[in-house]
Amino acid sequence: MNKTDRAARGCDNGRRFFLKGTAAMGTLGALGALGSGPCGLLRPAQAAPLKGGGYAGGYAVHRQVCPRNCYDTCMMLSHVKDGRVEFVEGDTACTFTGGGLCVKGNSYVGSAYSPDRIKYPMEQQGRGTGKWKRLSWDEAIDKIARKIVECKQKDGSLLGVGLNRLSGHQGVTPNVADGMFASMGYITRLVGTPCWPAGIDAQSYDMGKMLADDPEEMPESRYVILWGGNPAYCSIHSMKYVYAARERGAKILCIDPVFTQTAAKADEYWQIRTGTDGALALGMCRHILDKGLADQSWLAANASGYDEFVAYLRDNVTVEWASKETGIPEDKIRAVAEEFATAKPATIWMGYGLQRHTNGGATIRSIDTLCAMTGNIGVTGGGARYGSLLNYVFTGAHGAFQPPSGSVGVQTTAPDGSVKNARRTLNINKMAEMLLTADNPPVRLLWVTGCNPVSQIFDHQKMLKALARMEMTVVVDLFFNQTVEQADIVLPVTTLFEEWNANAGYWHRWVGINEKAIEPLHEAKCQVDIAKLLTARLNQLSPGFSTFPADADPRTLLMAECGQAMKDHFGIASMEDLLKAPAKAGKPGPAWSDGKYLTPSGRYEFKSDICARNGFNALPVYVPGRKPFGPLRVLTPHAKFGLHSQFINLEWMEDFNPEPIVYIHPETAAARSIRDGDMVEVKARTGATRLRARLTGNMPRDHILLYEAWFRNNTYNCQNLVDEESADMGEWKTGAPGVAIHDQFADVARV
Ligand SMILES: Nc1nc2c(c(=O)[nH]1)N[C@H]1C(S)=C(S)[C@@H](COP(=O)(O)OP(=O)(O)OC[C@H]3O[C@@H](n4cnc5c(=O)[nH]c(N)nc54)[C@H](O)[C@@H]3O)O[C@H]1N2
Ligand SMILES: Nc1nc2c(c(=O)[nH]1)N[C@H]1C(S)=C(S)[C@@H](COP(=O)(O)OP(=O)(O)OC[C@H]3O[C@@H](n4cnc5c(=O)[nH]c(N)nc54)[C@H](O)[C@@H]3O)O[C@H]1N2
Ligand SMILES: [Mo]
Repeated sequence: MNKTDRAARGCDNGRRFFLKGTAAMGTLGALGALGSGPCGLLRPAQAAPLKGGGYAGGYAVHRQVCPRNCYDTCMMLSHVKDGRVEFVEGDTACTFTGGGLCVKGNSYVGSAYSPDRIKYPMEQQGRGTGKWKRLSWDEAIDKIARKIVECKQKDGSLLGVGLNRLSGHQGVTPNVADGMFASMGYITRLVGTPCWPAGIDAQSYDMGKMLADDPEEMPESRYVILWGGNPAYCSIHSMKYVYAARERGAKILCIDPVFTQTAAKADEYWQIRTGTDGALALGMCRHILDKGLADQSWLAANASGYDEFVAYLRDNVTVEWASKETGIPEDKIRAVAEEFATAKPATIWMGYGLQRHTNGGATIRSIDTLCAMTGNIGVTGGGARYGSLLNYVFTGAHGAFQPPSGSVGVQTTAPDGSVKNARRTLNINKMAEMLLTADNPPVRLLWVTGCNPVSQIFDHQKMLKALARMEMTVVVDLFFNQTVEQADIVLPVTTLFEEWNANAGYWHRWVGINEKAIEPLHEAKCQVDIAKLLTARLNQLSPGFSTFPADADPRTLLMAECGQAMKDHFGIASMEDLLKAPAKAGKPGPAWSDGKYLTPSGRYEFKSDICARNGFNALPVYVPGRKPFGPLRVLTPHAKFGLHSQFINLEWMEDFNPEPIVYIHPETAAARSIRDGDMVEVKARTGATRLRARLTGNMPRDHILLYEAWFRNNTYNCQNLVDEESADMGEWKTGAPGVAIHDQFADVARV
């Protein structure tokens, strides 16, 4: 945004955060190519480390936990002086975080004090105009409350009110948005998640639940396949365990269509044909069967439906076929199948990118099968690792998961006696289509919080049309993002330093508390206080409208979230214990080591009747991918120095990400007379986007790659190239199927 825009939005003159990197950043090898240039915000030189711990200079130390949607869910410490956060660091009390933070985490102080933050409630004088008028909180809340009451009067229900939240703000406290609306009655809720749902269903068919082995036990593995994930970007703290396994003799194989930074760190890399991974896994299973390498004692103790699976393999799968489908040579498939089956224990980490396909759930089931057949489930150093819901029932929502029924969460019964679940639900992954077609009543008022659908949800042009249909859109956020551009009212929200929260891992097993370290900046309010204001105004306008606790104190509410189940799970006496140190759940050891699977048979189900009942094959069969509808496949995966639409918009992050880039193979570019650095247009069925080309042999010839991201000085939006096509699975456990984000096709031309 330029200076005039800044003034219009109540921003100060831009002050650039520019602190030099220090050794503290380089603790993880995976950080790789940082160089010596300006990077995040780090400890100032005068804060010298003291012998007994802490730093000179009299800082007040507070526990924080990163609320981003990320594998690593880092435990952090903030250092405050004179009411200002001066620097943050990783908490050594959590062995997973191990005292290190990623570049994004190190930049938190800069993001909280960014001049670009939304500072006051504001109203836009015409959507998309960028002309913002400051409102008082009372004025803003009054306008919204009147609209909610109007919806109820017009429709006789609150179904015209839509709640859109996703993963921008994770943990217990963000559940307050559900509680606030559930306290009024039935509303319309966007459900599901674009993130990991196909894989969740797949693992739930096979084992009854998605649980992952503790990443801190990965060094016990003798063989590690990193399959369709990029932890060197997306889970940098896990890389130390991958390296530790290798130091102890494990081989690391990476399977990805793109030669990623993770691939660069592996011993062997396979450039697979995208969307054919199921065939590869099944081809390996067939070879293991033929060689007599299946783990018979594991199968006898754990498996159900194995004979049917074997019959399927014999009738339908050969290594020659798998090689033709995937592009991986037969001898390599055979060699690795044998190595993997005999390495004991061996593990596979399946990334979320792997299942963002029309056959994504089927792929995850096939790879689970490879782990099961080789006896690598329930053993330390083994594991079909994907994600873990071990902690989630206790600590909050991610996408569509129900929050706990505590005080911060949901009043389970609304004033009219309705139950919170009995509301209208719309598939978040088809949000544009859903909002365009929802009727009787239409969604009139959309409340967006912890979510940036204009950047993150699909078919951008359709999304703009859908939002134009709203009578009022309210966004609760930190920055003037692309969804705020389409809104009528913005409400400024607090950062992690300014609020109470608790968050737990969906990959590792830790939970931590997030203390309020400073008073809210500007006129920002935490979501509990926003809920209180709205409740009070609604009840003034229409007595008894909402049962949300009007006197709710954020800290008290959070502390009350710790019920007996959570105490038992994390071995804590109360939430207050977490003020002393983060806690780790459960006993050491792998998932499923007790052999008690949560499936109907109580065993690992090679054949799942529930899967069949839900419309898929009972066996983990191969399902071919989406048919190409353009010359080049478009991948839009996750960036290293950004997290979805967060961080890349920050001024100092522009040193790493100055502008959007499309990566193209040199031969593909040459055929289109595109040179490195040229401006190009990528054109798909759903839309087009212009950006700079970078040529690299790391790409397959028939693919292009653009990172999902939001640049504050650029209209770039990768969702112009991504349609709303669903993945196969996901509806069972999350309320909506996943999305085929990586089954997209386009062409590129010089402009
Ligand atoms: N093309 C493509 N699209 C994708 C993906 C992809 O790989 N490719 N990945 C998908 C995946 S895996 C995911 S999980 C989704 C993520 O989609 P989102 O969850 O929507 O993404 P974020 O950008 O992390 O966060 C959204 C907003 O939350 C705001 N926010 C941060 N902190 C707070 C807070 O404390 N309170 C409030 N109210 N707001 C806050 C941020 O400023 C940001 O504007 O995107 C999906 N979209
Ligand atoms: N730095 C950073 N960290 C993050 C995030 C972020 O945005 N930035 N996002 C967080 C979130 S919400 C998520 S969901 C995770 C995502 O974590 P990951 O799943 O590790 O990351 P993605 O970038 O979604 O996809 C990983 C890889 O999948 C590959 N892929 C796509 N299709 C196929 C296929 O058919 N076969 C194979 N073998 N590979 C395929 C892509 O080429 C890509 O390299 O990371 C979390 N951590
Ligand atoms: Mo995600």
